[in-house]
Amino acid sequence: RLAKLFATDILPQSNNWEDTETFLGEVVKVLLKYICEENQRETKILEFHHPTEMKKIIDLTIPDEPQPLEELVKACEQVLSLGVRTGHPRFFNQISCGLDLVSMAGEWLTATANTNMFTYEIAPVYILMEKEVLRKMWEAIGWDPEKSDGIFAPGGAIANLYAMNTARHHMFPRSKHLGNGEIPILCCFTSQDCHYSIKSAASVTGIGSDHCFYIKTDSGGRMIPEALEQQIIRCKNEGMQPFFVCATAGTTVYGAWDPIEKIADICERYRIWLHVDAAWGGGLLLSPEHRYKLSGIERAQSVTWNPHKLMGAILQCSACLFRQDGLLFQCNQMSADYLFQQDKPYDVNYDTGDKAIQCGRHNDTFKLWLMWKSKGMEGYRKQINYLMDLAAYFSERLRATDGYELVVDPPEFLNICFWYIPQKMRGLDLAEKMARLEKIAPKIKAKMMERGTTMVGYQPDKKRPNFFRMIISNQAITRADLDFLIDEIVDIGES
Ligand code: ABU
Repeated sequence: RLAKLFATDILPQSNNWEDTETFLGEVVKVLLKYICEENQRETKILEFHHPTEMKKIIDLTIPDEPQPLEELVKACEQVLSLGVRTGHPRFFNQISCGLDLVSMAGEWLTATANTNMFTYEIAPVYILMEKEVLRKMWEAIGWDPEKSDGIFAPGGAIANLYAMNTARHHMFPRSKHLGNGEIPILCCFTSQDCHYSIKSAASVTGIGSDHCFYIKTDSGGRMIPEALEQQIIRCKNEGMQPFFVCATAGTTVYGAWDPIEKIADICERYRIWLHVDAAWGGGLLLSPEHRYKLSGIERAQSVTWNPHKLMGAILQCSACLFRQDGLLFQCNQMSADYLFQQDKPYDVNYDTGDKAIQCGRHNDTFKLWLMWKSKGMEGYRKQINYLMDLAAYFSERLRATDGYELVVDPPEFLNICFWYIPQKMRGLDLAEKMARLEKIAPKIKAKMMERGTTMVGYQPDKKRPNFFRMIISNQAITRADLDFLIDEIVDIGES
């Protein structure tokens, strides 16, 4: 029947509930089949095709004529079949992975409600819900929820940009109106293992990426506080104004924890804004057993925390949190009176849109709220502790298996970086081994993608040959999945 029907034959253009329900039912069937298959380990994670090949397999052109609903359902099915199953229990490639079904159901609802997050007028429940979820995050950090602030942003990079922009506003409020020409040359600091978005924020805010200084890290990837202080002094001597330090809680590659307490001492000494990029590591605050790794985070002025990473929320879900209420508003307020009229019939302090850089803002709250309710604090504690236990198990297995070598031992988080050294290379001298090792991880990865059985990323590093970066953040992972990866790499590496 759908073969003869078009979008104009169903709601909202045509008051035809029966066909509307049939169409949506068919789409839901496609989604449910995908979810079921994705959770079966024998399902391939991907069918890899090169871009030129992919363009031939799927017709991505927009036609002049409307297409029947049946074609649209088929397109949904084909698109999913050609994608990467990031919720598969053997997908270890990215920090954001897994498919929490409650969060996904929340996202379905959000798409259905299709509202914008700028005013209480059109998002009354979600605006209150956002505040409630933020409150939970402020409490987890250790801030006074009555004095804190925050906003959900489209990803961690933008959350970091919010933090830097607000820090500048805090120090030089005039820059909002006059730009950077009227203020000293600002500079900021972050570790050499930080996320690239800190440099990008310096560039976007007009501070300049050359004025973002990378501070040396130790062998575990942690910022060296003494090196930070020395760089601050050098910058001051050169006439610059240090204004922002970013400490990373859970670095992207090594999962390292910058020593926040020591960095906070330095920031207090030089009166510099401390931001903690806990995009990846923030979730650990929900584990009383492991939260000590973020000790000192409560001393930060701002924190980035992405629930779409360790907490497993559906992409995107990323918060920038502030210890001091009001700053975000002062920094970004443009008072667009077509949207933020002051004479509305309710308390307009609930119109949070003027705190944001963006105007249209997706509702990233509901899926997080619903998922958090489904687990409670205790559920999260268990989930995160489980993942940390799995990481310890995986590291132990690597230590015990011939050919494997950990890059950082012990790993401090859910990133486990390692090499696989094929048998024929094990007797080589170090220089030769290192040179050849550079090519091993990319080769194994390519073969792995061809097989489609599992997926793990590899990383280049100036100091080291390419190594695998394993990420354990999907709650579906079991010990057997980790064993499978270890065996699969051996199998590929020796073939
Ligand atoms: N901040 C995005 C990290 C992406 C990844 O390494 O999976």
